[in-house]
Amino acid sequence: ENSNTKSWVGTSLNEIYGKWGPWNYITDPVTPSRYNHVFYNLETVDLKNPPKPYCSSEKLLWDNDNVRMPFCEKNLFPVQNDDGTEVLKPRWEIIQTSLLQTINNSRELEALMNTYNTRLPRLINLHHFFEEELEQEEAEHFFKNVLPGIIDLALQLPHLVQKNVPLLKQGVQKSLTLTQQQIASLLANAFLCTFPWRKDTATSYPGVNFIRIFGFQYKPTRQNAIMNKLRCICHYFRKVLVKSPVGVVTFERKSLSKHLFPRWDKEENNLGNTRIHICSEGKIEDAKGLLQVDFANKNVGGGVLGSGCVQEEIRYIISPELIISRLFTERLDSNEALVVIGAERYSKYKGYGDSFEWAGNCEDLTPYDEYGRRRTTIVAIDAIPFRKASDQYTSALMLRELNKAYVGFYSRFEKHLPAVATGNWGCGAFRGNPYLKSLLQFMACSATKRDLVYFTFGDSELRDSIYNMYTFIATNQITTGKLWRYLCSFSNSKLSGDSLFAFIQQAHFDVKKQLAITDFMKNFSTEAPST
Ligand code: AR6
Repeated sequence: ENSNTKSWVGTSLNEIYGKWGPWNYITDPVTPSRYNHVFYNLETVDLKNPPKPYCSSEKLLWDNDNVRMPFCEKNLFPVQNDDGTEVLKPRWEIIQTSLLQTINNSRELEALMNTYNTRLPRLINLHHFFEEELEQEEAEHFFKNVLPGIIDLALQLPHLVQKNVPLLKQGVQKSLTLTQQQIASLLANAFLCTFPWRKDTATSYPGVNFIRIFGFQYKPTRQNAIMNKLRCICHYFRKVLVKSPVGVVTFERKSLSKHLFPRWDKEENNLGNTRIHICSEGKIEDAKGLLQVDFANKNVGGGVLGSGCVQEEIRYIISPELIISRLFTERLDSNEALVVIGAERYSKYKGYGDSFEWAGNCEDLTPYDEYGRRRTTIVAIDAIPFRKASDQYTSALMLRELNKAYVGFYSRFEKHLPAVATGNWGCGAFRGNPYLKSLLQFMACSATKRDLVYFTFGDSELRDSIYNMYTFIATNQITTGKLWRYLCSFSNSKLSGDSLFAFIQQAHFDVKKQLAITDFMKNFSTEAPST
């Protein structure tokens, strides 16, 4: 690369990968246990056909610890008899009867969905999509060929998932590994809005039925993004229906107890030992083999099933398997993160936010690990949304962000961990300051022994400032503990965020000067002749 056009500074990506390259990192094994639930027969992973679902005669639970499946016999629905009296009928029967009818357009689909789900608004976005957005032939093709496939996939759920799916609740470290086919079936149910509404989880879980994206009225400027998100979803279903994907995906909730976080003021590691690659071009989702950060909402997926269309929503909509995490992942607490290994990418895109556009099929060529997962690891960490910019410099909140990054990046493996691929985490919709957030993420990388690959999203000035700061930290052998103390004194100074880097450099000089004086005084007092 010509140095004039070079978009990155720091260590080259090749060097960061080292001789192993991007695809040879150790991945956490899939081993069934009380805390690692596996939903298929492990011996049937052959990467030619979808692994066989785990068969069980386990009783399907309808309780507060498990996903309530739409086909559970306890899922009852009031229907009117001819004489006006009400009886409770198994809802799955109604779902089956309704969905096995011929459906020619979105109005008919809406009417049928209303027979088993009473919480639907009018599905205005869905109608707009099929009546205004798509060409008539495209819409006809959908109702003739794709929708019957989605329905078939949805109705196979009782065969595909026979084991209870535990909720990933706050405070419990637990993982679920499902086949991509099982996920497709669950997503087909979410698309058809068959998951029962439940009061106990309504606010503490993100929710997976496609209600808002189909039916909520948003600002007209959002319309374009919503339509293109629906294109991504349709493309996903089209693709998995033509050929069922053959891999598996692990969803792991990480939850670290308080005493396991570092004492940041006591960390003596030299920050300069962590290598960094900062690039003003490129995107996190294209960083092969690295730990890709999802700039998450505490309800994972954020507005993906609504009108949201920034980093997290885009990540989820181009890899819709991520969306199913919303079915079972309770809102993230401050000491928690969600890691997803193996999600496939289905769509390309252009634009961002309101200008987001589906840009066709993406052939995911990521190799599989030995357990049948694509070697793509995504970690959802939610920053704090700041109303007032100045709030973010209070030490309690900086600590919260530092620990959040730490729990996301931490691995029980200690050697040869993939670098973290991140960027302006918490600095868009959540209004944080990228100068501060880059330092906090850098400290978390150093503490978890990972290198840092940082994308500044087109901002070459930011790239250079972060790199200058890094060089300063490395040449002066500043430790994490020291940097943490500088950040705390910045917090007390009440200066504006723009002066953060200058402040740290000054603080370091002052400390050095102070040390030199103290040293001098010490020498002076020991060398002074006693009388
Ligand atoms: N790769 C690298 N950098 C990116 C990318 C990308 N693909 N996309 C965006 N950026 P934002 P937040 C940069 O606003 O502030 C969602 O609704 C770009 O500079 O998505 O943490 C979630 O669900 C952008 O301004 O993250 C949460 O509710 C910056 O990253 C909320 O947004 C921040 O992206 C989180 O907001």
